Amino acid sequence: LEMDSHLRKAVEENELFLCYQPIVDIHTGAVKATEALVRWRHPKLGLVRPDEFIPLAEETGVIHEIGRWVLRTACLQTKRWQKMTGNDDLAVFVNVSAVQFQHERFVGDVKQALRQSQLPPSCLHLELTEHSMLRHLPSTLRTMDELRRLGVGIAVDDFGSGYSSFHYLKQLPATILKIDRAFIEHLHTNASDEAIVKAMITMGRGLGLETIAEGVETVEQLDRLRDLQCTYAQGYALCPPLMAEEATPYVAGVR
Ligand code: G
Ligand code: G
Ligand code: G
Ligand code: MN
Ligand code: NA
Repeated sequence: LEMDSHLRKAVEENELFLCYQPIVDIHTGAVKATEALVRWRHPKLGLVRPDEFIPLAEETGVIHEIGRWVLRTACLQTKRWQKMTGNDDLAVFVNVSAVQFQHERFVGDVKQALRQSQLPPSCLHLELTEHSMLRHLPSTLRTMDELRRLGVGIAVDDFGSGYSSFHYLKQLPATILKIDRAFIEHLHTNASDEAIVKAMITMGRGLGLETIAEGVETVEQLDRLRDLQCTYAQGYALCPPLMAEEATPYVAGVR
């Protein structure tokens, strides 16, 4: 209840902020992008994580305001970093909830964030879970096609953790697979996990999709992923989610 009454005001009151976690090219070590992760600094409860307030925001419809704010802020910050570092290819991954994606204004919100920030559409990637993609599949496919025509990327978040079939995957105009961290955790000790990750990477390549391994926590995992020809990695072994100012040296390539 404490949360509900305040959530609506959180955007206006400047209580939300974004952390950014680098996504690194496994072969060169270069930072290709960051993932924007929202946080809520509640006046009484302190730091509230998205797992706790996003479901509530979806129920009450505030997710649309929050989502618009996240999109705009992430695009503006990324454009700022591009100018600051001269790295014009730096991209940002933004999480989008199913409810937000279904809204008739969603594509308009994306266009507005790109216009306001002057970020090239190819530098924005939207993350959706398999589960949210398969909700209302026909309208999801239409929205995805529209976004692809704009030049925006679409990443399948938590890939492998849902119950989507290859039948559906084949129809989705996705551009990137983010391998769920559950498969990465025991990568170098569990033969089944290694076989699955290897197959995901191979299938991704066959479908023209790049792969990002999530939740990479050790150098051993990173080495194994490099051998398996995974494209990108993200996780504590490389860098935790950081405040924008803390992330700047990473995107500038000086750390
Ligand atoms: O960063 P953290 O582990 O707390 O994130 C927890 C979950 O919250 C993740 O599943 C992530 O996808 C989700 N999340 C983080 N930021 C956003 C956001 O801006 N919008 C939505 N819809 N989900 C987010
Ligand atoms: O569902 P999604 O992939 O959007 O969630 C991303 C979440 O994963 C973020 O909340 C982030 O804090 C968390 N995360 C990032 N790197 C690691 C890691 O190496 N290990 C674990 N366990 N979580 C991570
Ligand atoms: O615990 P979590 O992964 O959400 O923290 C991500 C980053 O956000 C950490 O670097 C943490 O120090 C930072 N952070 C969280 N809350 C605040 C805050 O209120 N102010 C500042 N400056 N940093 C914060
Ligand atoms: Mn994500
Ligand atoms: Na994920």
